[in-house]
Amino acid sequence: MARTTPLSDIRNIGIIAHVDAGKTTTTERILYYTGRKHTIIDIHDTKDLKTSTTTDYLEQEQKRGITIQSAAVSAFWRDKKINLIDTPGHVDFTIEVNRSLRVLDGAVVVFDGVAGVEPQSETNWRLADNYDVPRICYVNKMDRSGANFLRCVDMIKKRLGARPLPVQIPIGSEDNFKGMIDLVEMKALVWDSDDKDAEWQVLEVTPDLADKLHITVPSDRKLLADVDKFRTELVDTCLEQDDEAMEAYLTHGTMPSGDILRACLRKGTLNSAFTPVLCGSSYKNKGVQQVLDAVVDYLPAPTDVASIKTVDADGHPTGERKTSDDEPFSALAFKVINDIYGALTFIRVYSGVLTKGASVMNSTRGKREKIGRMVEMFAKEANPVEEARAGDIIALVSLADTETGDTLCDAANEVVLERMRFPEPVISVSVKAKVKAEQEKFGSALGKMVRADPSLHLETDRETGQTILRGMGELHLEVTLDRMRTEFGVEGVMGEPQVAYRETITKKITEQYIHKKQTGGSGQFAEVWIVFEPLERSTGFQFVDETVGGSVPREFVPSVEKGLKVQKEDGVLAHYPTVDFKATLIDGSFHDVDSNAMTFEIAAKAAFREGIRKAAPILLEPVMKVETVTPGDYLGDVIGDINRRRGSVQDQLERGTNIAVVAIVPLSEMFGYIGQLRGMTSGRASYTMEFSHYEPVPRNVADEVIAEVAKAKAALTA
Ligand SMILES: Nc1nc2c(ncn2[C@@H]2O[C@H](COP(=O)(O)OP(=O)(O)OP(=O)(O)O)[C@@H](O)[C@H]2O)c(=O)[nH]1
Ligand SMILES: [Mg+2]
Repeated sequence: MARTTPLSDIRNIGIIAHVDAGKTTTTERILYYTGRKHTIIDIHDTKDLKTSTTTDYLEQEQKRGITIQSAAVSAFWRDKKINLIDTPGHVDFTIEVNRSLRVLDGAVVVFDGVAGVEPQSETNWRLADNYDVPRICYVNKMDRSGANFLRCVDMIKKRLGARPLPVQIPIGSEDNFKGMIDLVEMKALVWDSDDKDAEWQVLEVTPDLADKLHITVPSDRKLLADVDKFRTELVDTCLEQDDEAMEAYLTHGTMPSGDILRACLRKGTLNSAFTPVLCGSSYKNKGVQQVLDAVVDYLPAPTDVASIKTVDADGHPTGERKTSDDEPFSALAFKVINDIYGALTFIRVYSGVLTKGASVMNSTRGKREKIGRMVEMFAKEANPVEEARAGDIIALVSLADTETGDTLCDAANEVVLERMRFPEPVISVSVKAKVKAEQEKFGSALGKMVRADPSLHLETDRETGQTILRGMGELHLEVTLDRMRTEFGVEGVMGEPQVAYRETITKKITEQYIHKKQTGGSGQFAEVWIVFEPLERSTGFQFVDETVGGSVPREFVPSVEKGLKVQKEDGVLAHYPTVDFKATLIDGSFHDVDSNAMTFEIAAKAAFREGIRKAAPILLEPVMKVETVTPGDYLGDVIGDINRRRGSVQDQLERGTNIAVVAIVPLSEMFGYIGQLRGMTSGRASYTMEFSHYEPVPRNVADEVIAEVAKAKAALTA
């Protein structure tokens, strides 16, 4: 079967933003204007579960009015096929943005025209930077009271360190938002109603435009009066991308055509020289078609992203694989979900062609996978396809061993594609089935949820036998359990959320341990000498074997490593995982008969327990970046409260008429913050937080935490 849409006519894009900026609302309009659906559903109409938007179809999404998981849809616009992923803005679901950006070629970053650049817009922007994803900005909600286009552009410059380039300026704002001036064509686009089917008129940009359109607010009029300034900025910036056009402009005064400007905008966007900025109001149905035009005109096709980086087993770069149907097959699995159709593995094909029935290699795990059914997803709807080609995003049904982040490839031409990085789960809860008899069903459902979401971690408390689930935040954990109810029909209960502390060491020591046991005839013997030393924060665990002369037989070295890996999960202070340290096996001895893999594992575990205690262990706690937005009147109270929570204020930013206080606060001090904040500010302040880093817990606090853990364990094991 030949390719139906040329690779250069595909746009794989994501919509990313802070929570509530209007991503899903915009996606609904996109589906409507491209003819993919005939109605528009608004977010606030879905709470009774009778209806849902196309992309927020989960019950949890409908009820809460937020996006939880990313959903893929596709549509045609000007003969280009747009594959679009609507992502969540809530920080607890940041994994969804992370993995989407890993496989997308471009992104539309949506801003709330009132709030401007909010914390999650910043986080997502940095993620897009990490993955080198070209983007355009869309300042939405221009109809809201307090909307201010220029302020938003300014924040994009200052907070994101970007080079925003307005390609439109708004005509009017708030109730009187009428449309925009297209600075490329120098035409005014004016809507005469908010109706979804309202057409826009195209007017000349004349000096009396503001009067003609009854624009009265001084700042709105000023913007229109400055239209030539914006146009000049656009032309000058564009021409930096095209020497010939620049020359013609400078020597003959030839004004570049719309086509030349668009070509320059495309080039500059793709090489991240600047980021085009558009404006509109998705809710009032103004500006969405223009966003679609910009997606087609400025965002990359898979062919613009010439190649994908490949790595070796340890993640070190090895080369590139060209984006083309003619290359051997390679794809990245970026998402696994459990669906009514079974386990669905979403892949992005980077090169080659995949056909139904093929046998491919999972090069990450060294296992073969047989390709059964292949489907193209449209939100929750699965449409069978026979093949997938470079640039496509599809889902595979019921793969055996493939997890998020794995590479699938042609077995004769193995490559591993650059993996993705996952965020740190910082909150933990104990979980169990509501009804004891359902524990097994619960366990299996939980396993599936965790498999689908790499920002969840599951562990068993060795002493108490409790199942501990770690995640990004309280909402994340709550939603996970609730989805097990709706998706697997099993109810769970969870304990109080706890901070996911960690342990590390601060001193280098050498530990010798001899494991020796004589039971009847045969005995057990192993001796190890291990050096434990601290590593830098976030480096995890390293094991090095420096033994010489077979003092520890080669076949038993992996057992030493395994013993340490198991034991480090159960820290010596309060049973938290031990991180950021190196263990070097320097010596040991063995007995011909009494030594084996098990005795070396036991010796390593004991060496860890004894050694770490002497290496000045400390507790680490997750510290959050908290942004509290408050009216100025309460600023003193808000800051005082943050200080009492062991927080330190890093910055104060203007946020419209409010002030955003940016602070670093230990997570353990943030429980119950929302209640306190509302009380303190008569409900007028709000906050968001995200993980920043791990930091040593002050001594007095650590003592308390250790005592608490000991008490809780004693109670549970009694
Ligand atoms: N006034 C106004 N409200 C809007 C506009 N766009 C979206 N909204 C409203 O803003 C709220 C959030 O919209 P969503 O589309 O769910 O926002 P989102 O970015 O998808 O949010 P998350 O997925 O939860 O991150 C809804 O109540 C929308 O009706 C707009 O242009 N103007
Ligand atoms: Mg949404």
